[in-house]
This record gives sequence, C-alpha cells and structure tokens, in this order.
Amino acid sequence: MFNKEIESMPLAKMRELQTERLKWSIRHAYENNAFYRKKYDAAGFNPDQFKSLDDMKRVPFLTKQDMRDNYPFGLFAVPMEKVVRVHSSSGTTGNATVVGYTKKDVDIFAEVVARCLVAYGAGEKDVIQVAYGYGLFTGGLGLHYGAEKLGAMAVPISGGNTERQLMLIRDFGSTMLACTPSYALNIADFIEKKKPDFDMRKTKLRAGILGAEPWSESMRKEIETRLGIEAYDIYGLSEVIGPGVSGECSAKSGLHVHEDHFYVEIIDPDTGEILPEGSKGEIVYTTITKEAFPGIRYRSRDISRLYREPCACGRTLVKMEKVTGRSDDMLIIRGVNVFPSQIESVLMEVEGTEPHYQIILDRKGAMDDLEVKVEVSEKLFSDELKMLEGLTKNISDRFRSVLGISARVTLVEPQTIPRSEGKAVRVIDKRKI
Ligand code: DLL
Repeated sequence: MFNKEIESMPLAKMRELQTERLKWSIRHAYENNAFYRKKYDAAGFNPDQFKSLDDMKRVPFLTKQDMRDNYPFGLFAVPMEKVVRVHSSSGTTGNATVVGYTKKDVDIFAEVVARCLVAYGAGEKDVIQVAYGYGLFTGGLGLHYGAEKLGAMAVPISGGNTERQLMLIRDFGSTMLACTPSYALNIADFIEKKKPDFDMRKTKLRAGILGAEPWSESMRKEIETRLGIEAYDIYGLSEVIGPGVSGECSAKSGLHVHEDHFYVEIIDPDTGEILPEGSKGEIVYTTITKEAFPGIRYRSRDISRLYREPCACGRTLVKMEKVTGRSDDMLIIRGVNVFPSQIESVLMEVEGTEPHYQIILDRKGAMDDLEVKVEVSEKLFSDELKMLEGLTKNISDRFRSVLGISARVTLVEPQTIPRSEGKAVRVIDKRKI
C-alpha cells in the first residue's frame, strides 16, 4: 500500500477522522466562499449545526448547475494567488466546470493516484505510459503526477496516434498503459488490422489503468484477452479532484474510495434521501481536505453502490461498485462529457436548421461514433448541394470547437425525423457497455 496507515485504518478511526475533517471543510466553504455562504444562509444551515455524521442530511447539496452558474472561479475558497493549477471538465464554453487546486490539493491529487497505482501492483520500476489527454482534462496530468509521486517513470504521450503508442510500448518497455477502455480496444483493433506482427505479449506491458467512462466486465475480459494484460478500473471526476477518487485493487471486485479525502453517501436521486450502505443510488461526494475548490455534498449523478467487506488486499476503505450508469442525460463520447443540450445549442445557433434533431451513438470497432441528424429548412434543402455541404461543414466545425469532439452531421429533409407524442427521443444510444 502507498499509505498503509490510512488504507487499512479501522472504520471507527476513519469515522473520527472524517468527522473532524468534515467540520473543517464545511466551515472552510462557508467562511471563504460567498456562494456557499448565501446558499447555506438561505437554507437556514450553519456550520455550527454540523456535529456528527448524522448531521450530514442537513447540509444542502451542490449541483452541476451551481458550478456552471459560478463559472469560472466563483466556487473557489482561497485567494487566486494560492491557486496553482486549474482543470476543466468538458466543453470550451461557459458551460464548462472549472476546478482549482492549491499546492496541497495537487499533492493530495498525486497521492490518491499513486495509491491506485500501488493497488494495481505498480512500483518504482514501472514505466507508465499515460495515454489520457494532457490539458484541461484531469486524466493526463492526474496520472502523470501520480506516477511521479510513486517514483515510477511517466511517459507523457497523451491520447491518440496509435502507431506511436505501440512504438513506445515496445521501445520504452512500458509496463502499464493508462487510457480509456474504449481506446484500449481501439489499440487491439489497430494491431489486428494494421500490425498483425506486433505481439503485445512479447512486450513488457502487463496492466491497463482504465477509466473516465463506463465499461463492463465483458469489456474487461475482451481487453485482457486481446491485449494480454490485466485491466484495472480507475474512477474519478474533476469536480471532486480528477482520477483517483477510487480505484480497484488486485481483487477487481469494486473500487476502494479514498475516504480520508472524499466522504461518500448514496442517495435516492428522486427524493435526495440518504440510502443505507449497500443500496444502489446516486453517489454524493464531499471533499474533506480540499482547499481551493471545496465540493460539499456534490451530486455526481453517477449511479453505484457502496459496500464494506474484508478485502483480500487488506484495505479497509469502503468499496464502490463499478459505475455503469447516470441519473441524468450526460453522455460520455470518446471520454468527453457531453450534454444533449450542448449539441442542441450549437444547432440552434446555425441558420437554416430546424429544431428537430437526433443524436445517434454507436460503436465503430472500439470507437464511439457520433452522428447528429438535423432537419434543414425546406428552402435550404431545395437549394444547391454546395450550400448543404457548407452547412454540414459549418456545424461539424462548431461541434469540434465547442464540444471538443467530432461528429458526423447528416442533414435531412424537413419532417423526416420521427415526431413523438411524449418526450422527444433525442438520443439513440446503440452502444452496449
Ligand atoms: O473522467 C476523470 C478521470 C480521468 C477518471 C481518467 C479516470 C481516468 P471528468 O471528465 O470530470 O473526469 O468526468 C467524470 O466520468 O462522473 C463518470 O460519469 C465518468 N467516469 C469517470 N471514471 C469512470 C469509471 C474524469 N472508471 C465522469 N467508470 C464521472 C465509469 C467513469 N464512469
């Protein structure tokens, strides 16, 4: 274990630590951030009322909307000169969530990732190829600093360029590959089609550090057999810290949550009631040590279950079940978080399109394929082909710049997208996870 004292702490002691840290964190948010103060005052909640974990239910929730409303820095709780890094969760517009870190936060971020790496069996001798995107996304830098903290060697290749990924796995002797599970499958496809002589089993690669999107046990089996590696799950969200909120261990039976930094609850997504341990529901996170960007009772919209059971690895940290669904309409497309409303607002800005569209998601090989069908006005449709081509390009360019992903845009004639009598079916997700 990277931090044995914490990772194998008896529950009663952990609860004591969490209670003390929660008191600090709730007060820190209230006293140092105007939004929290206003929200808590309006709800009649004062940090003095928080005396034990039973009082958690009195603390108001924080939502994604609160984060958007406070774009970019409105939820920071330290002076800007104490912020040493920012990340952002999705999109490049005002819709994105911007999160900040102090030096101490960055250090905790690196430690929780390092703990996960050790749980996958990594040590100083490992060469960790980081194929998550480097940049505003937390994946690349998160894994990078975790690997350095551990004393392993980080290879900051970032995402894409599969040919080069293979070259470095071979030449640098990478032992672990950190990327999304869909990219891992994409690599397997690439080898099969384009590099049949490349034998992953002859390289030193032995594990995948896979996360940032939901993936199933059957995907795990496929990745493990096709690449000849062990595939481990890593989970996290930028609003809480980034990757490393939780991670699997050799038992591969749930992800240990680093609950000395993140207090977790499961609630009923409809009523907001706290559910007993073991029930399935929405995970709510409270950061209990973070300085720059405290997240108090943040509604993640991720659906999971928490359970405490003796683990073969010796860790006592609570486990969460693999996240396979959400309680909102957020889509994860090639690792990028996208809300249908963002797609809609791009379409609405383009002249000549009608407010009828459909988002079709599928898997082409291992990659997510996004098609957006949109009706165009009668007049435009009867115009020249060139006009339509220009419009298609214009919309695709806007998707790329606003959402950060590419989409196939198909313009269709008026009245061709099926109308529904109830809620419009805007999203057809054919991907099976
Ligand atoms: O995806 C952080 C991350 C980077 C995690 C690299 C793991 C590896 P966000 O971009 O803020 O952060 O997206 C967070 O992605 O609320 C989940 O819905 C989903 N997600 C992340 N990891 C997993 C996972 C990063 N292992 C959102 N399984 C979260 C299922 C995941 N869903």
